[in-house]
Amino acid sequence: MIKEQLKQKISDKTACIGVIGLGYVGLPLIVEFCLKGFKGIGFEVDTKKADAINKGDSYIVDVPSENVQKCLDSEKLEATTDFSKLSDCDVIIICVPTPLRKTKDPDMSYILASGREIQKYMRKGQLVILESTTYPGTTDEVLQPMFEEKGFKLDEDFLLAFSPERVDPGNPQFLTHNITKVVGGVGKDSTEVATELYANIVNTVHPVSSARVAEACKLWENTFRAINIGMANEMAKVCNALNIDTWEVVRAAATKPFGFMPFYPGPGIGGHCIPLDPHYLSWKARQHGFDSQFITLAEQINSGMPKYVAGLVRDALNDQQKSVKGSKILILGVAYKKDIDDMRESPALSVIDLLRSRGANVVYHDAFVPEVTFDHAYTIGDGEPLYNQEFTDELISSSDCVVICTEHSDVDYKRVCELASVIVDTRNALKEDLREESKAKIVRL
Ligand code: SAJ
Repeated sequence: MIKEQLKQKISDKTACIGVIGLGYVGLPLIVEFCLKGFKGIGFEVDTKKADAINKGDSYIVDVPSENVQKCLDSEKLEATTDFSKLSDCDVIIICVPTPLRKTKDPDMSYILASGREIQKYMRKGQLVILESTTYPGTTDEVLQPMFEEKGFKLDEDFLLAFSPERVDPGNPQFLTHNITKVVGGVGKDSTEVATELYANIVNTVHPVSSARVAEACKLWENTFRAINIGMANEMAKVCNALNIDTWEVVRAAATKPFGFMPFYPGPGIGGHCIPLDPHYLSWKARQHGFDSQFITLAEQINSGMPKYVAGLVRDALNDQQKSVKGSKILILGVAYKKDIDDMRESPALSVIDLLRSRGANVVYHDAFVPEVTFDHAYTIGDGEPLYNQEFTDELISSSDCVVICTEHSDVDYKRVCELASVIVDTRNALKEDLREESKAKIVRL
């Protein structure tokens, strides 16, 4: 039985850990294992990434280059594009992207490509773990048959598990070691061995009875967020209609010490998790004849926020006897959330596109984002790229409307309130004292 062999290699740290995909999930993971004394091989399709790691250069904000260098100096870590080295690994952890197609269906191409590489080089005695967020059933319905096609038998020749990644890039409080790791094997042996593996790098491992439970757990976590953000966005519209300050209501509700968790309205949801993960769940549910109304409704509300914000801009300009058409509109903050440079699925892109489609001259300032490009297949405006404008008094005062889409900390909002004539604040960036002193017309979500 390979369970005992693998447990021994994990216990005496002679197990070689392979990680496919050295992104914000895979790189921290393999560095943690190497720092704990395991040999690690990082597999990348991007030669530049592999070369950077082999030079001791980290391109992931949460992984200091000195840690990579430490793993190189101890000869524990190597990065490679040569997937034949998968046969040298006792454990193979898949950390590749799981995007959505434009049709909002799961794009499994990266998982399938990884599975095929493992199929090619797999040998008896290996544990394969999938960490990429995916629909329940992927590990046992997609990966397991790929390995059994080669004549390998589960539990006798290989073990297989799922463990959701819970990396929160840039979060200084929660790092690999203090984020509980959920682990679910396809069978008890896989759960047991994967649990012992992760116990080397995280304080708490939470084993569950199957890979499907672990897959569903991750989707529940992020669907919870998408739906609650959707509720916050709908509550903002209700408060707006009732002329009640949304943010004051949420702040007050958040004083409840139990049974409540604050979420906040915004111009929509961005990132590579929250807008996507719920669709993996609803897609799988539909295959089994169940239509998840909450996920659909949250998607409708959240994806409708850019249009709602464009409407606020239209009405604010209208109150100044101005039309959107021909107005100069300054967008402050285009990244998908505060103090980061990530543009993936950023709702600011939709806000800009909608305003442009109505004839506005849109410019932006976001020190984290030098350039904004548009996917022409999905733009209704002219879709031309935009470039970060220097944050000058002229830029603010010459704009007919300033729209705060992302509340980066590096912006002098006092200056915005002094120089702008109209401000649409979608993130509660302008606190009460600034609002009271400002002569600008301020509209808030
Ligand atoms: N957002 C709101 N209102 C909120 C919270 C978020 O509009 O109350 C928006 C954000 O502006 C952003 C989008 O939703 O555009 C997603 O924000 P997020 O805070 O969920 O951040 P993400 O996308 O980085 O989500 C990740 C997830 N981590 C993993 O999947 C491992 C998520 O589970 C984490 O809870 C989240 O980070 C986090 O808490 O930082």
